[in-house]
Amino acid sequence: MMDGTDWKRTKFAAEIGEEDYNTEVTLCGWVQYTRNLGKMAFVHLRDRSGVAQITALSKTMDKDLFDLIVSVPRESSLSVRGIIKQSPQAKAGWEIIPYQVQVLGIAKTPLPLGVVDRVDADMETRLDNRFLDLRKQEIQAIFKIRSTILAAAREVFLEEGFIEIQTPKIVATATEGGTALFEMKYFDKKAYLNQSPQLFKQTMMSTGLDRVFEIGPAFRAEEHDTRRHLNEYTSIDIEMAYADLEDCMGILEMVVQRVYTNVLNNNFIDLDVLNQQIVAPERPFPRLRYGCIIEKLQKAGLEVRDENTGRNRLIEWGDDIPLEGFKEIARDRPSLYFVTEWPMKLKPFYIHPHPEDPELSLGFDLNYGEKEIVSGGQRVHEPDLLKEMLKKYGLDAETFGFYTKAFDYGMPPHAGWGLGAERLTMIITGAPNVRETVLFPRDRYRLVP
Ligand code: AMO
Repeated sequence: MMDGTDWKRTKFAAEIGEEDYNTEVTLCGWVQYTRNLGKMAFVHLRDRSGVAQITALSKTMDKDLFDLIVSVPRESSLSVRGIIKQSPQAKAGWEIIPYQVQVLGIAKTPLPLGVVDRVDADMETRLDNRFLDLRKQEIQAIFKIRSTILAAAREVFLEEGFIEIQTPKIVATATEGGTALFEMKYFDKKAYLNQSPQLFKQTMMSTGLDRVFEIGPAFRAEEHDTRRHLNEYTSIDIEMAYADLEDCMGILEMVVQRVYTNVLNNNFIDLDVLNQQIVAPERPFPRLRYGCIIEKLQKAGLEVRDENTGRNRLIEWGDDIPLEGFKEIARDRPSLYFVTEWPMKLKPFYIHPHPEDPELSLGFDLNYGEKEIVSGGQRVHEPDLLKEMLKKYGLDAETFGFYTKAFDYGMPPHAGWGLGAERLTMIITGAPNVRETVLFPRDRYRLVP
């Protein structure tokens, strides 16, 4: 049993090198595999960094200790103190000859989920037992990479003079359209879980903080069950004042490039575990106009359902681009590209109309192949135009009063974007389903754990 502090780890398995041979070490981890040959037993002890082979010899060892080593169930948590010995037979080139083993946490049998089994459990079983699922090297790799992605974004933001903010998640109004809202009771009032920090980050542009970013949860009550949508996701948001569309796209290119570079530098082992190869993109990223995409899709004969007639017809200017459309584009553009000059009618009220053509917008998306990972744009900053836009979009100016007020007292031009952390993690790790990139996904059917 645990005794004082002598169970504490002195090294991770992967930190052991030739210089440590014949010295003492304490490793802590989980029993991945045990093989008892009678006179000798092998235990593979796994920690976050890798696996160590523990070699117990019955003749040089206390009988109780040997019995303990061979009987402890798989996935129990152990502390093993011993001597590091060179061993050409062991995978790492060394093994641990133990002289003290403490069971820190015993695992029940049978396990609800195998950690190193060849046959993979289904997604439901894995998510129900996520703590065990996360003991798998390839699942941990995703979260180690996710951590690097968020740190890389923060690194660029701080270097570029952005200030980190947190905005409320309990709100009184919608930002991204009224249908996808989770309603909640807020004492005697109705409230909602926020879909985006949009209105708050824009309000910050009227404060003099100038450049802000937020990395936080966003909630979307989307009913559809896809591999790309979550009901709770992490949004990486920026907003910058005295800036235009190009400025905010430039920051985005820096962030995405840094994400790739840092993952390549810090997570090469994780990429290897995932069998994933990535190449840092060059700046600037290609820019495709919405209009050109529509022309291309027309040439390809892409049909969409007409809202008025209910019949299929050729895609035309003004239609949203369906997933099949982006799949078509992704054949030539499998990697990163911006989509610019969207029709105003496909963008939210806060996106600025194009100064040369009010049918066009100053909104953009960043795609990776067929996947959209970012939306953003130049914002409406003129108070009269903003009120006009709200009206045009059928939104109640009074409800948005808390937001429009910030425009009435010297609002500078500003621009920004929101990037889905999970969508980017999917791309970098090659995960086929967005649920793989969240510890505890919230989707149409899952609220626990
Ligand atoms: P938008 O609604 O396009 O824009 O969202 C921005 C990005 O957030 C991610 N995202 C999602 N990820 C997982 N599951 C979802 N249900 C989901 N919904 C969105 C995507 C998407 O590109 N306020 C604007 C941003 C801005 O203009 O600053 C907004 O939220 O990666």
